[in-house]
Amino acid sequence: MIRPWRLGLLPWALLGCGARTGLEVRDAGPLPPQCVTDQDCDDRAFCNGAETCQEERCIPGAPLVCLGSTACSTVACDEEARACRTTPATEDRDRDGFRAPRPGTSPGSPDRCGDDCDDDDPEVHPGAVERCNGVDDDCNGIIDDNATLTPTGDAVRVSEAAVAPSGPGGVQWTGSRYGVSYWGYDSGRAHVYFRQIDRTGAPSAMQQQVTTTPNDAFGAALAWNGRVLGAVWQDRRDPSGGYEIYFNRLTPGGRAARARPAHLLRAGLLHQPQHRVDGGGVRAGLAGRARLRGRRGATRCTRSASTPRGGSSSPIRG
Ligand SMILES: [Ca+2]
Ligand SMILES: [Ca+2]
Ligand SMILES: [Ca+2]
Ligand SMILES: [Ca+2]
Repeated sequence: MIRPWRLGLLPWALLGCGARTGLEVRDAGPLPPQCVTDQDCDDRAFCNGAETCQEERCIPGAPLVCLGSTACSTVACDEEARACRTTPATEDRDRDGFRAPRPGTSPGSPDRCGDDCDDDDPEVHPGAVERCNGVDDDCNGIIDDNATLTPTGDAVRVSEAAVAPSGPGGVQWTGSRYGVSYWGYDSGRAHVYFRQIDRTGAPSAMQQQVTTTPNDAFGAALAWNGRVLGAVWQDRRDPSGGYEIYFNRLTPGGRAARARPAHLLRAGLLHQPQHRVDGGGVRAGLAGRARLRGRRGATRCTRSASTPRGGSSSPIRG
């Protein structure tokens, strides 16, 4: 190890060595220039501006400023286009010329940025011909404007054969389908069931068993908040009590958000059979499309005359 005081003698020692050997300590000289022309500084990127060579050093350029962004579009530099480019906030997936509203908004609401109420169906858009089909074709918020639905044909059986006797619980429109709840006996126990019905009135999925308690359950009343269903029913899972009221949330397909336990709302109620029992099962007549006739509760559409009541009516295109 070299002691500190000896480090101070090192240059003198080196000079002495050089003096004896003839070697010289050379100056490194000026650094080579970083650039000669602007081209030497060009990083080939457009949006960060043009680099320049000033006094042999590269100077960054001024990034391109793109103005004009709004809630419904973003204006930003596009490297490929080498220019400012406007990107709308919403898409027009079905290419019908109308963009979808921003998530969380609906056609006609402020800052929606688009009025296509179904951006997956090119036949549905503002200004489209309103047809009698259970769909708001022209996106004015009204399904089948000025049409009168006249249910025809038979009701549709909702409960499956093994569930009987049974009774209705509730029905809610969930945006694209009906959600129907009911109760019924299977193997000597009453449970709450759920089934989806499409807009034509036909069951679109197998029934779901909502309650799994070992004792009887009846209901359920339904409410739709735009995302999930709220379901309330009564069962007597508590062996020391009577029938209590329980709540749970269901997906639009009828799956319970909580497997167990559902929320107990009120205890000690006696069972009051307010549901009408159809020994053959629950039956519901639901509005259907005009093109479906016969057994599936088909409908016939007519356009009402201008008089509020009692006016004549004529068929519209279905
Ligand atoms: Ca569209
Ligand atoms: Ca559309
Ligand atoms: Ca409409
Ligand atoms: Ca329609």
